[in-house]
Amino acid sequence: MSADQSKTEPAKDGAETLSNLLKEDRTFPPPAEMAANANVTPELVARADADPEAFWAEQAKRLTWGTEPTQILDWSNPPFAKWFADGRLNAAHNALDRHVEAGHGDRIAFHFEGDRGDSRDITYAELTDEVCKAANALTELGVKAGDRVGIYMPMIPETIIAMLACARIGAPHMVVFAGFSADALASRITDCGVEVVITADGQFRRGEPTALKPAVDAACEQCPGVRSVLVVQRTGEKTEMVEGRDVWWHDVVDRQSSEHTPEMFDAEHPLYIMYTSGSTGKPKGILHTTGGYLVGTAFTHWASFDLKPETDVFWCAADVGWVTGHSYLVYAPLVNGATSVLYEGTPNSPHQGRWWEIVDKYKVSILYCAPTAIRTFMKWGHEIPAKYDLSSLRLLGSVGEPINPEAYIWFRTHIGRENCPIVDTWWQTETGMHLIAPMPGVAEAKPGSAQHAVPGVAVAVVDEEGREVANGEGGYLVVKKPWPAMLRTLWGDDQRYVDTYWSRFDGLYFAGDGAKLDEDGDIWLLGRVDDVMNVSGHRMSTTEIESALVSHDTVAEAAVVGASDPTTGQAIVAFVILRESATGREEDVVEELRRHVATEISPIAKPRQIMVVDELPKTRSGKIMRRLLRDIAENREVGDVSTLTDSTVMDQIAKGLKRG
Ligand code: 6R9
Repeated sequence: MSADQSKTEPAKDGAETLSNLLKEDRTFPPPAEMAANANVTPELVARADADPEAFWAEQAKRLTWGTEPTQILDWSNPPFAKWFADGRLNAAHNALDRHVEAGHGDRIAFHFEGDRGDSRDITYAELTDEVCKAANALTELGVKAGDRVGIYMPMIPETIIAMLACARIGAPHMVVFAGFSADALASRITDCGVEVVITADGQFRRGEPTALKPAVDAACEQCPGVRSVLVVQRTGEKTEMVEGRDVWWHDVVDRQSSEHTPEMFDAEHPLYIMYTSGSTGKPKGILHTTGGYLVGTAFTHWASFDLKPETDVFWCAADVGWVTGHSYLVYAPLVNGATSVLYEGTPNSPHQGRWWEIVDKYKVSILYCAPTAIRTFMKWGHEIPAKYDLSSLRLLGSVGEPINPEAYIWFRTHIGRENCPIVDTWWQTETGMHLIAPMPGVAEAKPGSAQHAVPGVAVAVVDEEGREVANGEGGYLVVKKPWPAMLRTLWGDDQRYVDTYWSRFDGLYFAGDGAKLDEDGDIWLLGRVDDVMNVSGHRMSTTEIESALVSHDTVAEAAVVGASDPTTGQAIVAFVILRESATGREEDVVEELRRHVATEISPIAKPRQIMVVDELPKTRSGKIMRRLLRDIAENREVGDVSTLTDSTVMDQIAKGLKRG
């Protein structure tokens, strides 16, 4: 399909079949007006490529430093990087006070939209006051610079206030997604030695209160080191408080002074720890520090999203318990002085148009979300967003997994009205900031490809020996040079940091993702290396086959795993969620789908088995937990489900399969 055809024949509900998956030849130039006014210009890209360190030194001027750095990168002890090491600054001061001092105190920092439709606009001046009070309260509770503070909270303003209060006093926060179990919370608290936890009585979900505090109580039973629990009252439900340990936020924070002088910390002072699952063993505590992290996230937020802080309304729909929430819901938007939306609830409560109602209500101009959300909206149908005025949107961002061309085209057509660049951002908890993304205003966007490294960053695709592959070939994604927001180590485990990321290839950061360069040298992400299957000696990516399945008009979502097979080594097993239109003819559809994959990719890619399911097991960041599906495909007992958003999904799948 040529670029011109795609413009004259808009996709119908994303259901069109693409002729060549992962070999996309449609491109979308940026809208002329955006190109003319874009933050990132070809000249900036050239400057960054010519001298990345000088470029990052220039970007450091985005921050207000107590002591300006004279050093840029210190790589004298690789792979332990230091950025701007002799600079001193305070993260909360950069996010808040300096905007108030510059006369922007009345600008809205967050439009908070509660699950039940309650809402609250918070200005930079108000947020600064609240963070100062919370910082004073934490100090009263005995928290000092360097102490780790646990945060287990819903998507409410106090969560952001708590994070910034920690940052303000130099106490690294360790946020745990509120959907995680008490055990997951306990193991993280223990691993990094948390003594103070901030939580809430509960949160609202689909209009109903759900408790959070009992999970903290259960975790504390396993963690005798926790001496204080600070509890925000969100739902007002009856909540057990442990005498001598638990205190209400409104009792301790509200009475504090809103005066607080921010102390300046070294650029390499720890800002936060965020745990992410490794392929095996215990979760890894990714450590991020202050100066480089804020420079890298602020720059990419401005560049990838073409942010104009005076006029844009930015909505990052990620949970704050995920790195996307840390970098692009909290730190970067505030450092850049942007206005953001913070939404507590789910996309389908009280109705399936809730997101679009919010876009319409706050005139959101930049929306950043995950492909899994987009595919869910596709499933619900384009008639739903069509009921709302989405004309305020001018740019759409995607993160978390490859965005398959169908979801891309649907997003572009039905949400972006063919007039918003889609910026597919590849990055990781470890990288802290976007590393690969097509710059809006500069790049000719290509559906399904994240395309280029961001300015100032050097990535490559290499073969088994670490040699860069030619265009048209695939291999492993690596980063060639340190970048400012990179993780500094794994908490308490320098050796695991070296082994996991820096030992596979000499001098290169190993991301763990497979990637391919197309004929133009654009990068296509192929999923985690451990998601690569080997069927009869043919290497195939799960993403490629999922993309083929989703391109069929009966499929809403698909997940593919490689199950061990006595003859072929691995065999392809697919799990699919069908659209309403396929109801009643599942068996025929399954056969049709097997043939479809064979024609789209190759007969070798034909799934051995296709199972029709109602749900897929996903982590909080929307990633499909293929490990669990592999257990089912190989008839094993299902493994640890503690990191699933909904731990009952596996039971539902197993029951559904037995029934079928
Ligand atoms: C930000 C975030 C990191 C892994 C990463 C990769 C996958 C993220 C992607 C993407 C293709 C994109 N990933 N963004 N794959 N295209 N735009 O997701 O962090 O939770 O640590 O996950 O997610 O496999 O290695 P994290």
